[in-house]
Amino acid sequence: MASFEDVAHRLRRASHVVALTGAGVSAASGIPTFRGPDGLWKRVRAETLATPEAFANDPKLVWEWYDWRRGMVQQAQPNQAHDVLGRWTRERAGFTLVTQNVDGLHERAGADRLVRLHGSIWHVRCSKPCDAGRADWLDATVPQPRLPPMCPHCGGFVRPAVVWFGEPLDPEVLSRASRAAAAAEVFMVIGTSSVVYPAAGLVHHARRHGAFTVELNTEATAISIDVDASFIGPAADSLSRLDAAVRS
Ligand code: BJW
Ligand code: ZN
Repeated sequence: MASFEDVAHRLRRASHVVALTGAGVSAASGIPTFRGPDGLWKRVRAETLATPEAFANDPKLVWEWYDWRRGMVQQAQPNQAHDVLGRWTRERAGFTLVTQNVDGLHERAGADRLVRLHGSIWHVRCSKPCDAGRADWLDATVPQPRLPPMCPHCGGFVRPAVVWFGEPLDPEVLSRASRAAAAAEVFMVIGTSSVVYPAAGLVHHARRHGAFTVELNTEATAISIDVDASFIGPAADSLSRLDAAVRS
């Protein structure tokens, strides 16, 4: 396993770096992860709510979950992990930040050119979708006055503009992430359990194309044995240390 200094050295030299983030990056901001001990809401597993079937069966229940999460995120602040990554997007020309997170905290920390694989909880679209409501639109109203909200164009239900299980990711977004992964000299996987595909496949894609791979997580994951370096600890601490080492 490579040392911290080795990773910092590679980051300093690399012209193409990718960081893929997951829910663990927002944990220090007080946002529960999906598969952690707090990943339950009203005793329902978060994963069972993030499906088209759950929305078809009970759109109000699914929206109550999103409304609750939007309220929590609105009160939260980006943490040091968001800050370091946001600064890298602004200061390092060849740095690409790819996130599975839908909370908007990377954006609030000033992330530039962010690749959002799973959409955004602050955007919505018509669930039908009707011709006028085909595109996503921003609706940051919290709490929503009526659940589920109605499409202003056709009166159908509005849904969060996120990617649920069984739904395809936006092909252009996925292709951007795959191209960045293939070009990366260093590929970092931060605060994700790496079990949800196709996002979890990006690190393997990067490795096949010659990237040096690094994982930052509070525990070992599905990919820990495959990466070149794995650092156990909160993302905010590891990223702050790496940032300091890269600048020194
Ligand atoms: C810390 C920390 C700290 C804590 N510091 N770390 C190949 C193989 C098997 C299955 C599939 C496959 N390809 C596709 C599938 C099916 C499925 C899938 O992957 N299933 C697996 C679970 C088995 N994938 C899909 O369905 C995807 N769609 C698809 O493939 O479509 C194909 C298709 C093509 C054509 C037509 C139709 C379909 C879509 C996946 C969408 C995922 N959506 C969600 C919800 C988004 C909306 C919302 O938020 O409400 O995305 S699910 C949820 O999981 C969310 C997350 O982005 C995603 C990943 O979770 P993440 O971020 O990793 O969180 P956790 O909780 O799992 O992990 C947190 C980590 O942080 C932990 O490791 C902690 O230790 C760590 N941590 N504190 C650092 N302070
Ligand atoms: Zn509509």
